[in-house]
Amino acid sequence: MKASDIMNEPICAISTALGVGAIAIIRISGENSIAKVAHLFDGVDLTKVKSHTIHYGHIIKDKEIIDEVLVTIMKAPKTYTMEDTVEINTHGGIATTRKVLEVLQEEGIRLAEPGEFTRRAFINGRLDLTEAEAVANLINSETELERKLALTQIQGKLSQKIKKIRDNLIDLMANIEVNIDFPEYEDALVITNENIKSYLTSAQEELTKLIEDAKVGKIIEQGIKVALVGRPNVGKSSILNALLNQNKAIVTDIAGTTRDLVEGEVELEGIRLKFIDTAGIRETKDVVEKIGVDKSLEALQSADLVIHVLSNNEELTKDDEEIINTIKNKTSLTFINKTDLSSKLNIDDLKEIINNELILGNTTEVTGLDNLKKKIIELFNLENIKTSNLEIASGTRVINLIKEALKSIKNALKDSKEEVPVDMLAIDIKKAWTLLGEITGETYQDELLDTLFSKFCLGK
Ligand SMILES: Nc1nc2c(ncn2[C@@H]2O[C@H](COP(=O)(O)OP(=O)(O)OP(=O)(O)O)[C@@H](O)[C@H]2O)c(=O)[nH]1
Ligand SMILES: [Mg+2]
Repeated sequence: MKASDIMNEPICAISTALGVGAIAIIRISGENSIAKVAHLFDGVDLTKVKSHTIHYGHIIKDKEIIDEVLVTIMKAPKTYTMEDTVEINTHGGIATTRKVLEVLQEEGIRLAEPGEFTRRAFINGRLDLTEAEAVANLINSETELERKLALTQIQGKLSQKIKKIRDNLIDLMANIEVNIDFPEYEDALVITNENIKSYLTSAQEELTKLIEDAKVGKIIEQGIKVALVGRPNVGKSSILNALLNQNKAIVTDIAGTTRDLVEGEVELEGIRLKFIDTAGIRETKDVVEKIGVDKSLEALQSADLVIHVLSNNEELTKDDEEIINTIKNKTSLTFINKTDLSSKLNIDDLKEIINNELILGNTTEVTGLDNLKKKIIELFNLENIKTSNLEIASGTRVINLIKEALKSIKNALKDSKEEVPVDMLAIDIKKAWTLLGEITGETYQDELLDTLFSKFCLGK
């Protein structure tokens, strides 16, 4: 049995960031936590104070003052964990907090595991799983949109949507059961195939919409990976530097300068664009350069957007054409660099072989890059994301469950069209219902909780 399986046992952890700071907050939760802290506290009798009050005093051990503190008393159930909770505001820093934790442990309060407070909040029914996950996302959020998305989820907006779909499925399952078990029962809705189809079609539509909207969630949480590719010397690294406004990548007039991937982030309409500068792609015998080119091709494949850079000052080569071919089924933009130099590139020929709108510019005068950003905003609809309601699913765990549930619904729908007996359909419907339950944690296995909460920071 894991330590975290023993509920209610008092636990403690530093809830503020570790390291030097003016104040640190040590949180204690569980049975007897108030009495145990009271035993170490020199001030009012903490066991007699009202809930949600704060008290000045000292933490004392064997008559020695450990620290001058403020203690907040919060009695169950109106606390984060729904258990009795105490928060001690100590002086910050390493030595003081460590000492306070030490005396708490001597009092029989064990150190909490990562995420254990939130795990208790889940087990005690204060948060469902999507809400608990959102707490971790909120803590880790770096952009304003990530923060808003996490907050919307903490408020249970996604859970409500999932719950509605599940309620409809259970309704359908109940009707199917009644029809199978009590065919003579007249009050029950006679479950016709038409009936089932209409239930399943609406579940299918709602789940498909969730998956569609989830793309926005992914963009908010993970940003957009943008690979700058092209043959050597066209100016990829110069473009990266101009976009970042920083000399991050080495730029020289020697073809094959960049060998490793160089990355940098820019925020656009609240979304993180992760630019990756890559080695120029060409046939090469140089072993090191070859490894670089392979990395470029990998980055190209895994990118959400590829920006193909060409030089205005050079004719189209075989290498360029090969790159154009490689990115045919990727989302891509074409940037023609070095427009400050004389034009040797035949734009009309180029238009014959690519569908992309061409963006022209150069890094000497730094023009065309705003246009490039504008095209990215259009391509990913970034302006709409800012104003969307953010009641969307996010996170691989949740998305995969929705996809699996959708699969089962589609199966059931297909069977219903082929007049398969309803009790067979019920199996798929039940499966979808169970999978959706895992999203909010209405059905779950302990291993899931272990992996999920281990990703939390200590003290949350
Ligand atoms: N005139 C002009 N020169 C440029 C422009 N952009 C880059 N250059 C020059 O072109 C050369 C190559 O630039 P890089 O940015 O290193 O090109 P790259 O595509 O990263 O090259 P590799 O790393 O070798 O693949 C350098 O001498 C740059 O100063 C531009 O817009 N106009
Ligand atoms: Mg380069």
